Amino acid sequence: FVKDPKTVAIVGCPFSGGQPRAGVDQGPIHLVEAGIIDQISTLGWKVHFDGHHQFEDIAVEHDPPRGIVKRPRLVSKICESVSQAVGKHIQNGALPLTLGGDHSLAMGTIAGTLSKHPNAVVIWVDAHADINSVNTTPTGNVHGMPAAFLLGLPSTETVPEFSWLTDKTNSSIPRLQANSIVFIGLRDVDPGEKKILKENGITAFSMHEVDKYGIGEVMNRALDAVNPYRDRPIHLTFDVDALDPSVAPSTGTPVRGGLTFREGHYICEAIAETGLLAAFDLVEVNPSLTDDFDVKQTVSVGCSLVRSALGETLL
Ligand code: EXY
Ligand code: MN
Ligand code: MN
Ligand code: MN
Repeated sequence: FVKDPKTVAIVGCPFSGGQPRAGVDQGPIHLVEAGIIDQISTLGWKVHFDGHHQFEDIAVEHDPPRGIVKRPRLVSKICESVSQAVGKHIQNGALPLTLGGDHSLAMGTIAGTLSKHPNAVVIWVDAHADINSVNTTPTGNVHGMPAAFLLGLPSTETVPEFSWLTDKTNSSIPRLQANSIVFIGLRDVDPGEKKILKENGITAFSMHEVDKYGIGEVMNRALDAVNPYRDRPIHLTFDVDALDPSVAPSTGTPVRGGLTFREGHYICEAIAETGLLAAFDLVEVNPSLTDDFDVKQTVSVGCSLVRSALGETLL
């Protein structure tokens, strides 16, 4: 395990198939145009980027829902190819930085990380738990379900399109274990998701705990829960809607009462401090839902979170 990779490999994913709003596919293009590559270079990292991730579209008429689950073929296909891209970058000793795109992509990125670091843990920063199963999803939008597929929850195996991820008899991707994922920032969790979190004993810190204990203590507890010896690689998957909409307005499912600018950055800094960051996703930046000022603000806070996770603010 490369504890301190010198190269960041950017996986730009202009993808919106896991949810219904157009525009989130433009998130990575805005982040790159805002100068994220130069910013990372300035911190002393090499940056590998050879264009945004290419994938074939599957027309909606060729991709009917599987039960309630929408766009199963398209979402599955891009996630599988993203998982290979992320795995390859890790193999080459780089730290993959995936720019989304909607959060269904986390199935690809986390599967890619687990394929090379089977003992990796996941820190999932989000207003939502993204852990609806096929039986609990109220919408069928896969960006509300990636954690359920990664954990292989019962009912996910009824979507054969995702067998590359969920079928453990023919997979080189270790299943994510419930004690290896922790959520931070939650405040919009469906009743079925609360049940899943409880039944699987998954550690989660909602905004209530952030208010009660402060972000410093929440991060200590989060790391103690999944990484008590601070020896396991960390995959950070950061949904920009975890931040308060006043801080990151340009996103598809904003929820009031979120993380402040500093709380979001503190999470990234605390992970940078461990020296264990193995992969980072920044997702759900949607530049088409708000005015230019809000887009600039959201893109700029996104870049700034990335820099913090890569060590910018540590002395
Ligand atoms: N829980 C709702 C659903 O499953 O449809 C909303 C999910 C929104 C997911 C956002 C991006 O993190
Ligand atoms: Mn390349
Ligand atoms: Mn999410
Ligand atoms: Mn979210």
